[in-house]
Amino acid sequence: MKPLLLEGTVVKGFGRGSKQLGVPTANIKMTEKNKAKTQDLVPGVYAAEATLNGKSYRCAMSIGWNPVYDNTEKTIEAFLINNFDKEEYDFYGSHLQLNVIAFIRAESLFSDFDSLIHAIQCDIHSVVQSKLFG
Ligand code: ADP
Ligand code: RBF
Ligand code: MG
Repeated sequence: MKPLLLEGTVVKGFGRGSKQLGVPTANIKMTEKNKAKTQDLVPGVYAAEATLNGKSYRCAMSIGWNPVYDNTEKTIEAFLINNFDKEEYDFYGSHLQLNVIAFIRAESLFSDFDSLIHAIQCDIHSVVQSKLFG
């Protein structure tokens, strides 16, 4: 895919990522610019390089409608592959850059949460293993 830069303020979602799925996702604000940039993308899971407070992290991210939750709004959300300690854990309000590098899979309507959690773990694994990062 063509490299794609999405960026914005980290905003509140529904708080489901960490609580229900065990995977926190930093949701960025859906600005007109982000809307336009993601309009023609296949809704799904992507590998990206995130920049947060001057540091970079690999991430597994979702750009789409979260069909398991029947969302009516598109979201851009990223799990940063890093164990943030307590002082750094909360980055709501920070500016987050997401350099989207590769398509992993289309988003899917799993019939139960365990299947979604399993798929997300596989996505994270493939980003960790990926040779696409410098
Ligand atoms: P919300 O629905 O509000 O996005 P989540 O349960 O998805 O809530 O949690 C996301 C928040 O958790 C992020 O905005 C960030 O402040 C925090 N967070 C801590 N560690 C991570 C991480 N490794 N990746 C993404 N977000 C993280
Ligand atoms: N939501 C879906 O409905 N279907 C998916 O296939 C799906 N895959 C995801 C893969 C990754 C790596 C991540 C981080 C999220 C994924 N989600 C998917 C989004 C998930 O439903 C969302 O993060 C939670 O609802 C919390 O906002
Ligand atoms: Mg989230």
